[in-house]
Amino acid sequence: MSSILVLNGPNLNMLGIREPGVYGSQTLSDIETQLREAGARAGASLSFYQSNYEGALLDEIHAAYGRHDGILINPGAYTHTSIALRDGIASVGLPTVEVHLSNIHKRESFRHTSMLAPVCIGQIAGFGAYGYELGLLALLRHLQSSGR
Ligand code: CA2
Repeated sequence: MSSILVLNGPNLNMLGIREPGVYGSQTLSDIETQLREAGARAGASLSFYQSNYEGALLDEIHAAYGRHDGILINPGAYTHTSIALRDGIASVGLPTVEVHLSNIHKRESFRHTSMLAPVCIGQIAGFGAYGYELGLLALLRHLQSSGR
């Protein structure tokens, strides 16, 4: 059974509370419940962590080394700024998929660049909460095909 760490960055704890037009009406806890069910169907065990602090997210990435098989991450606004998270993902060498609720490429230009994308297998953006499920399935398929 694959073990996946699901990381969520800053402000994602506010989902479903404000701006439902941009990010949907589901809370992060709703998304985690759905994802846990999808993981169970696919035979994966999931661990969840959210933080508004870059260093805390980085610590969790480091702790995943030797403990999890892959990472699913919505880095929030750190997507566009964090060389530290990018280096952290590279340092543990775990297959990682980047997920965004919104299509960052059709929003403000400062959201078009992801610092993390070059160290991720791929990115899913614009499908709302369903994107987490798509990302999880893509990550599990990758792990299966690479024999991990
Ligand atoms: O589309 C995404 O998933 C984002 O990662 C969400 C981030 C944003 O900074 C990224 O550019 C794209 C924002 C996190 C959610 O922020 C909220 C703001 C208001 C109400 C609820 C959540």
